[in-house]
Amino acid sequence: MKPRILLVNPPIYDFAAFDFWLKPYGMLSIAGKLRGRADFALFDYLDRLAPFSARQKSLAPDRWGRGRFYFEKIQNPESLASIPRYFRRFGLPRDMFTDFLAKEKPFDFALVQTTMTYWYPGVREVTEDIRRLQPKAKIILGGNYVTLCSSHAKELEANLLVEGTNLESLWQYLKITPDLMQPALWEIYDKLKVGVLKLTDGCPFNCTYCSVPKVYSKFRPRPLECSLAEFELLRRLGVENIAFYDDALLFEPDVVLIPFLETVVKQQSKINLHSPNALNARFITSKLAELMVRSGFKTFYLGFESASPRWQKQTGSKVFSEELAQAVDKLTAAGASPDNITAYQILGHPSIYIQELEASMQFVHSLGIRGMLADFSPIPCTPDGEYCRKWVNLDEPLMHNKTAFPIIMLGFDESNRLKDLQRQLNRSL
Ligand code: B12
Ligand code: SF4
Repeated sequence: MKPRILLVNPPIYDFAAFDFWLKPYGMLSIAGKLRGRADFALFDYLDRLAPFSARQKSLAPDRWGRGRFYFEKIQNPESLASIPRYFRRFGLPRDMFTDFLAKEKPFDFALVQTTMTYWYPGVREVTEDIRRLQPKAKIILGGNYVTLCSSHAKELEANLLVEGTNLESLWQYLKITPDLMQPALWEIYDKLKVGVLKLTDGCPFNCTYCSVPKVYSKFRPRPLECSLAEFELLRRLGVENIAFYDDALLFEPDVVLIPFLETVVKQQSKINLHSPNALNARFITSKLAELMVRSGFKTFYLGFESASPRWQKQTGSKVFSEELAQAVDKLTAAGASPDNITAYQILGHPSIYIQELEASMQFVHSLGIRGMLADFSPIPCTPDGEYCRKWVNLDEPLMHNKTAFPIIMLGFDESNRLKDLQRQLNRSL
């Protein structure tokens, strides 16, 4: 008999959360490799097309499939008590999960997605419920929180923690041989409008605030035929928007990205493509910009962080200001709408001075595109994260919270003033 596997994407405990094309892609990819070799059930707390959420007008999607989550206000956890913002639990109500668990036949395994390190309270809630109502299910956690905070994750007492990207321990524990060429298990959703793809793993840069270089060791394209098969599956399922989760989507584009997009163009697909996880402006050539627009890219998020040459060099030189300006020219010349081009700038990083950040915001504005302040999250095991131990206890992952850290660094009023300034600049475009 095939093992029964429960897949869970936990609720989010945070000050803010928005469905910016969020999908539990790591977990779905693993389940895909076990397609046909196990019986699956999915409970995705963050599925906005689940009947409970789909009925609520305030949660309706925007034109690119993004939107708000259902939430309940809750008390701030003790370590974040001094942050003057409401704390919330985002996602379907807890009793929907407990009813589901109580009704279902016993599961053999439960795979639980973990994402931001500071979202672990949602993971804890899920593991507690599974243990109580499905005591036979062996709980397996994997993803970013487990990888970056493995000792903390041990406290959740799961049966197996899958740290990093090597899945050998998982296959041995499940006693199933995977088919590594299979796409993610997207068909598990009753309704699906947004999908995710990742054409590559890792990144060739070494930014001092980022965990990717350590976790993935080196940049590696995924097999083109697998990505095309996954795109085809998403297309068949009626997906309208696809977000790329790559860290360096534009690096070595001749290997996968260009042939992938050329195939998409040939198929005359109507799917909108998005890059929420930041593109590197340095690699946007006129040819690539033109192909991206033709293949359906609608929104372009560029990782800029700061216009300060001092800061750019100190943190890894991933991109310089003139490269951002050139990328914007090339994208707009190719037909991208400036309204849909956004440059991320980091807020609350310990070595950016306020004046430099304001100058960066003005620089981005002068290019005629939108700016978005990306709150800094101090990540353990990164040089910049470790430096933040001066201000916060990094061993408590709640202190990596991206809303909290800029407030701790800059103060509530200053942090709000900069966010207001960013809003004003965007409004005046
Ligand atoms: C996509 C992405 C996003 C998306 C949303 C992702 C989501 N679903 O929530 C967007 C663009 C919205 C985003 C936003 C942010 N992000 Co982000 N993001 C990522 C990214 C690229 C992938 C995360 C992911 O989904 N991984 C899962 C899959 C896609 O990865 P994978 O390699 O295939 O996974 C392998 C293993 O991990 C394992 N695995 C993965 N999942 C599972 C599950 C199970 C059950 C098992 C067994 C195994 C397993 O198996 C896979 C096989 O190889 C990571 C970097 C990275 N490469 O991981 C950063 C990352 C998670 N983000 C990060 C940061 C800093 C942010 C922001 C704070 C940036 C900002 N200032 O705005 C925001 C925070 C958003 C918020 N609301 O709080 C940090 C983590 C911070 C933290 N403290 O946890 C990361 C690690 C990048 C970094 N800078 O180091 N992000
Ligand atoms: S370029 Fe992006 S993904 Fe790569 S190391 Fe820098 S921040 Fe991380």
